[in-house]
Amino acid sequence: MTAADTPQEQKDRIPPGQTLTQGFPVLHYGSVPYYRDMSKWDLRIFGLVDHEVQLSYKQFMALPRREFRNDIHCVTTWSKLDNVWEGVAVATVMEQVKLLPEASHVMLHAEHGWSTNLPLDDFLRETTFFGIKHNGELLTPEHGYPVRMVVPHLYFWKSAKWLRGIEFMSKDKPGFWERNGYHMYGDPFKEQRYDFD
Ligand SMILES: Nc1nc2c(c(=O)[nH]1)N[C@H]1C(S)=C(S)[C@@H](COP(=O)(O)O)O[C@H]1N2
Ligand SMILES: [Mo]
Repeated sequence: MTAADTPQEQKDRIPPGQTLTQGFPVLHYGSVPYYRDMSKWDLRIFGLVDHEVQLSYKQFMALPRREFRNDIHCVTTWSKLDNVWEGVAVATVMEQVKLLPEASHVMLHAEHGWSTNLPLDDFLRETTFFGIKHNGELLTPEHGYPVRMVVPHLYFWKSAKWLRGIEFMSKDKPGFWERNGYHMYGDPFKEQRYDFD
């Protein structure tokens, strides 16, 4: 809770069905990647762009960063308020490419073939960013080192850890959890958790 928040204001920040946690639970499918050699890491920006771009670790880490503050909401019902991050704005990364007009959706690709989808407008929101530090510390391997997407206005599964690719698409397509019954969009304030047939 920030000092400025009244109890009602803090309540309004917690979506229905969520419980506050002070810790930072770790959740993912599969194993945590441990990197030995960052010269092999890159971030690939591809799909509906005029030229595909691959940013090396050095290039990505040299991009200007700023602070972001937000609340995160996991579909498994925990929420964590007042996170302080250091990261790269989406607009900064988008200076590297020219989007084609047909682009309407984004697939975020992570290590081990994991993926998650979101509409282009949600990716381009000023509150969405590439997270490098959380509460003053570099991301741990478990939380997505070296870089994770952070999309705070959607359930936290959209915040891909171990990000390696950004694909621009002309229509929506389900990512890993979305193919397995999670909601295609995932607004926590509308409780868009699962979308089973
Ligand atoms: N690459 C990758 N990113 C992922 C996941 C995953 O399985 N793989 N799980 C998502 C889910 S379901 C959640 S709730 C958050 C958890 O992030 P945390 O472990 O940092 O709390 O990561 C998301 N990002
Ligand atoms: Mo999750």
